[in-house]
Amino acid sequence: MGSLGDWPEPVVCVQSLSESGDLVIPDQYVKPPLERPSLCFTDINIPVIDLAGLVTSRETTMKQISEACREWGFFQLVNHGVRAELVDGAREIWREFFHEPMEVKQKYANSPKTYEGFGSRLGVEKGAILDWNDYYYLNYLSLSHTNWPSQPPSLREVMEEYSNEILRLGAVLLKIFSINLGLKEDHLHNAFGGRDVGACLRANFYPKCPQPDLTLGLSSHSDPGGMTFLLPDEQVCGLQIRKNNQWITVKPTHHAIIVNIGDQLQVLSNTIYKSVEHRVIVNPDKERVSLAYFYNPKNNLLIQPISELVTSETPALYPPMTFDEYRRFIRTKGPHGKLQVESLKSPR
Ligand SMILES: O=C(O)CCC(=O)C(=O)O
Repeated sequence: MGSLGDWPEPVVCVQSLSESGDLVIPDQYVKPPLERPSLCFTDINIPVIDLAGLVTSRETTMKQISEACREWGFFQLVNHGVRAELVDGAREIWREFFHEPMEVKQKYANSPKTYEGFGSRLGVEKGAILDWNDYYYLNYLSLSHTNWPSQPPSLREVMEEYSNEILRLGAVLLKIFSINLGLKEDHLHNAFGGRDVGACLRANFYPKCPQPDLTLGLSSHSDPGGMTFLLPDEQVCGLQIRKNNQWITVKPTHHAIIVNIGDQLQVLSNTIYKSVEHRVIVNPDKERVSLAYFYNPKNNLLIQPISELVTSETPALYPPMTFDEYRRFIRTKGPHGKLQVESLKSPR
């Protein structure tokens, strides 16, 4: 295992492998047979929730959100109030970035210390099997320095506008989650650090892959933070979530924002809300772009099951830990195909 100082091996940009025209992917991307993608022919989709229902049929909408958090850990929000042009623009500006010449992107090459910038691997385990994905990672809130790419020129402005909208939406959802859990409406807002919530972004680029049945765009993982707002590529499916041991392919709804519960909300709710494993499959004919906005608790606050949710029948399942400590704990490993928060569970 390498340290968090540098990558253990030279990093290869996946886009350049894709563009080489080679019909065989390098061995480092070939997953063990049990981790390879399976085609799944089900019509099941994650719940689609109309947020406008909060005004017109509040009780029903609150109940739909509660069930989605408890049973799915994932839902798509429509009528969320973010302009359709901004939803498209925030994702498409990253597509433009990934199509910049390699020299432009390489100026932002990242290291595993903060992950900020342009990268092509997660985790520092030497000899690890890698994912078919390039990405750009940005620390956005609560840290003094954000490494914005200078191209395309409007990227920062678009992302700042999008971020303001997501912060608004995040605050609305934390209020709903608190009420649904039987807590005071500002409970989760305070548990996340009030106005000091953290946020980071990962723009994902999954180039065309000549052998999509052998690899994954992103290995199975749960999100370490509070909750994630995902803009999927509407033209190319790829996101799969694990439900009852089956992989379900998410069918994106036009201009919806996908929300998923992260590990910190699973800990705070003492597993009433589920942080669910998900992964990404790749495509032989089409590239795919997605934008994940991670809405997180403040770095140095202790996160632990909320005392009102702990009873003699439902004892606290997790020890207290700051988000910063948790992130360091999982960053050495990269996505590992299991629910990372499970390894924290207190012995009982
Ligand atoms: O590309 C996707 O649809 C999912 C991305 C994701 O899970 C992540 O960035 O953590």
